[in-house]
Amino acid sequence: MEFRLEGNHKIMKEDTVILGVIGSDCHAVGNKILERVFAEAGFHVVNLGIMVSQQEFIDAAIETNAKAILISSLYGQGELDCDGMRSKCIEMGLDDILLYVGGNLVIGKTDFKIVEQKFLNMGYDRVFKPEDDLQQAVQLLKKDITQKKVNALQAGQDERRTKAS
Ligand code: B12
Repeated sequence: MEFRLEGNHKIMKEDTVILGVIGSDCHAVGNKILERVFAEAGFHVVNLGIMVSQQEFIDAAIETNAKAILISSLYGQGELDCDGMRSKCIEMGLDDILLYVGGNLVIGKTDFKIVEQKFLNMGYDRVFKPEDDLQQAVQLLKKDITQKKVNALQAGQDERRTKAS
């Protein structure tokens, strides 16, 4: 499989990411921007668009062997819509998938640190507010995917060593 250098991180050519707006949320503009930014950064983006259920994200990730699911929530119901996603992923065999979430995740104005912690506790790997720099999000995703690959390679080596001894 082909590797190429992107910034400081090696990524597999065309790693797939699933993108969409969760729940009954119909805010469509940010979704289009995210699709473009992540595609231009070298990812194969499967964009499920707006009003996407947890199950639809998971089915698409399984079908495409995706490395990450990028979820948006803008309309204030993010806490309800996003809860339980991590356990559903594990149930469906996606133990290692990266879960990113961003947008206006709760109703009204709450200190972002509190919102972030809430979603980290739900099992999300990274949480973004609307003003966050998308190029930074791209770099974090490349770094996180590379780290997952290194961990998987190491786990494979450890297993082979154990079998050989
Ligand atoms: C346009 C708009 C609408 C349009 C949407 C049209 C459409 N089809 O897109 C309409 C009129 C339909 C609408 C409806 C509603 N809206 Co509205 N809407 C907006 C508005 C004015 C702009 C949204 C937008 O396009 N922003 C521009 C894009 C580029 O920014 P973005 O969506 O935030 O996305 C960026 C970032 O958030 C970030 N991001 C998002 N997700 C992720 C994920 C990851 C992984 C990463 C890294 C980054 C990231 O990157 C994106 C790209 O830069 C916002 C206010 C605002 N200024 O944001 C309210 C707003 C989002 N709406 C709001 C509300 C409440 C509603 C309604 C519930 C109103 C109602 N009572 O009916 C409904 C919900 C309908 C539904 N089922 O979804 C609230 C949400 C409040 C909250 N979360 O607490 C907002 C914030 C307005 C407000 N200040 O109250 N809305």
